[in-house]
Amino acid sequence: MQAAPANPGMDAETFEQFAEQLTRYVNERLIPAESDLIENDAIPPEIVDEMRDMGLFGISVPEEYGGAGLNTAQYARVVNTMSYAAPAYRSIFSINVGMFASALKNGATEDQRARWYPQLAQGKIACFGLTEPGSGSDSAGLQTTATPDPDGNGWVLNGTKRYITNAPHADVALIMARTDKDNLPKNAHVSAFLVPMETPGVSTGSPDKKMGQAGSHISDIMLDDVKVPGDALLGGETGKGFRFAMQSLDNGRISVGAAATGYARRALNSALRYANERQAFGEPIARFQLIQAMLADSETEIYAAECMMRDVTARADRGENIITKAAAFKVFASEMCGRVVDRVVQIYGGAGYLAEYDAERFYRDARIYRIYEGTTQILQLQIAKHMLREWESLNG
Ligand code: COS
Repeated sequence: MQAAPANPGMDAETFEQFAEQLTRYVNERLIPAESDLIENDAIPPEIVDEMRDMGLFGISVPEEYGGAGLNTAQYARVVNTMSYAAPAYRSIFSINVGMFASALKNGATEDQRARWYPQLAQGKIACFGLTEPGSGSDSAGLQTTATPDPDGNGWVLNGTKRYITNAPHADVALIMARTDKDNLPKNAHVSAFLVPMETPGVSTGSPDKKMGQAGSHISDIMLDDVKVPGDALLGGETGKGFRFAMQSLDNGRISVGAAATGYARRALNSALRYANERQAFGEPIARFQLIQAMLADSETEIYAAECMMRDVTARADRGENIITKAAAFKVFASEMCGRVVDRVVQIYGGAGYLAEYDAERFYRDARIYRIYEGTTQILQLQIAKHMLREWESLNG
């Protein structure tokens, strides 16, 4: 008999009802609003309000703090379902329920949780400040500093964060900063700070122009002598920020994997419809075996990613260490999505290259999945590092 999951999350029946309602919302409300979203490069504000009312900004926040208390498997299903529609709909709440909520869970003091969880659940928007102009994959090389405030018990932050999703809309940022000028073992020079975006000295750049994912915004965050109180230090301890950031990225990688899997499914269904409608040589192109091969390969790969999603999230809910499996899922799902959208453009043929049809934007939107929350190459190194470590511990 299988042991009960360590984190049962929301009662299963209630969750299934919610998931069904969400699927309807995606199909009947979010997808029809995509043209508006793309034209204005913004999610229609009334939809953001509806998403808040549905509790999406707090799905992973524990119930006692006003959230829905979903476990990882349920959270990934929500992300996957939402990602059947334009990626911006996931982006706007993804940091709240993913990396930020995860950092609070893994690293915050009780007072920090009591302050920030309810605000996330109410729909305040969070962002995650790790990447900098000079450090992306090399995240521990960050240069933002936090020095003790000479006027009190707090900290003074200086630096620039780059490519920060939701920064232009955010109410709060988790900022990783160095509290030691030298690089320390296990990256203990990095600490994490909860910084309200209204704090004097915090400013954001204009949103960057991107290849795809219309309606989702990223920008720089500039920190210029930003004074924060002592209780802004996540967990109340210096030297833990890198670990918190990496643990949060495990969660972020599950989110990206779930999103890529959902979007691949959307693109494939669109190609399936097109292949049945489009005629060539007197019949629908879906009758041609080389088209069928592309459809079948895509179906097979999406199914594999869906199985990985179920497995890695079940492991997370059982309390297992998921560093390598979260990375493996993210690598597979994002690369798979890239292959699927490429085939979808091919199935659409000439129409696949035109902005008038969906295939072209699926192709552009999907490209970032292989890059953010850890590039495929960095994650390959992470997976291999842990494989070799395990091998050495067994054979060394
Ligand atoms: N959970 C808990 N602790 C972790 C961890 C995790 N997932 N990952 C790392 N740590 C801690 C551990 O203490 C680890 O030491 P051990 O492995 O000896 O236990 C320590 O941090 C150092 O980790 P690691 O050896 O992986 O650090 P490196 O500096 O060698 O490499 C890389 C770090 C490059 C892999 C890391 O910086 C990375 O993942 N970069 C990509 C960053 C990224 O995803 N950016 C996306 C932008 S944010 S949207």
